[in-house]
Amino acid sequence: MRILMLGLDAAGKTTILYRLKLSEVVTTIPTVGFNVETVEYRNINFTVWDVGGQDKIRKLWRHYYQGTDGLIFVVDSSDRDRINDAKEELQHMLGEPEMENAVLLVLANKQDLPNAMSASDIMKALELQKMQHRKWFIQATSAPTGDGLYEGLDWLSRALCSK
Ligand code: G3D
Ligand code: MG
Repeated sequence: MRILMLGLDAAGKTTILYRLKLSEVVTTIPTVGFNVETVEYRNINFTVWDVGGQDKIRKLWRHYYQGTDGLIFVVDSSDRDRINDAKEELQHMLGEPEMENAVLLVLANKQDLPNAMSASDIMKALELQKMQHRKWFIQATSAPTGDGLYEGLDWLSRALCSK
C-alpha cells in the first residue's frame, strides 16, 4: 500500500509520523530541494512532504504520486490565514490523474489549540462535501498526544481494504 501524507508546512505531519512510532523515519533531500520523509510499516509505505510554495518543484512531486492508494491531508486547524491555501493545495493534488482512485483522510490537527477551527469548519472550508466520487473522512486530531490519530487510521485501513 502506498500512502501519501501531505499538508502545508507546520501542519503537524512530522509530529504525526513520530507519534505513530513508525520507528524509522527517513528524511531525504532530493537534488532540487524538497524534503521527503519515507517510512515503511509492515506492508505500508508512507511518503510525506510539505505542499505549497514554489511552483518549480511541483513537477518533482509526480514521481511520488504513482500508485497512491490513500492520501492523508493534514491541516493546522488553528491556521485560519492559510486554510484557503490548504484547500487549493488539496484540490490540486486530488486533480492529479494518479490520485483518481485514492481515498482521502483529512486530519484536522492541532485541536488542542484554543482558536482551532472544528473538524466541521474544516470540512466546509475544504469543501469536502462537494467530493461526490471520492471516499473521504475527516478526523479531529492532536498530534502530540495522539488524540484521534488511531481513529483516523482505522477509517483509512477499512477504506483501503474495501477498495
Ligand atoms: P510539518 O511536518 O507538517 O511541517 P511539524 O509539521 O510536525 O514539524 O509540526 C510543526 C509544529 O507544530 C511543531 O512545533 C509541532 O510540535 C507542532 N504541532 C504539531 N501538531 C500539533 C498539535 O496537534 N497541537 C499543537 N499544539 N502543536 C502541534 P515546533 O514548536 O516544534 O515547531
Ligand atoms: Mg515536517
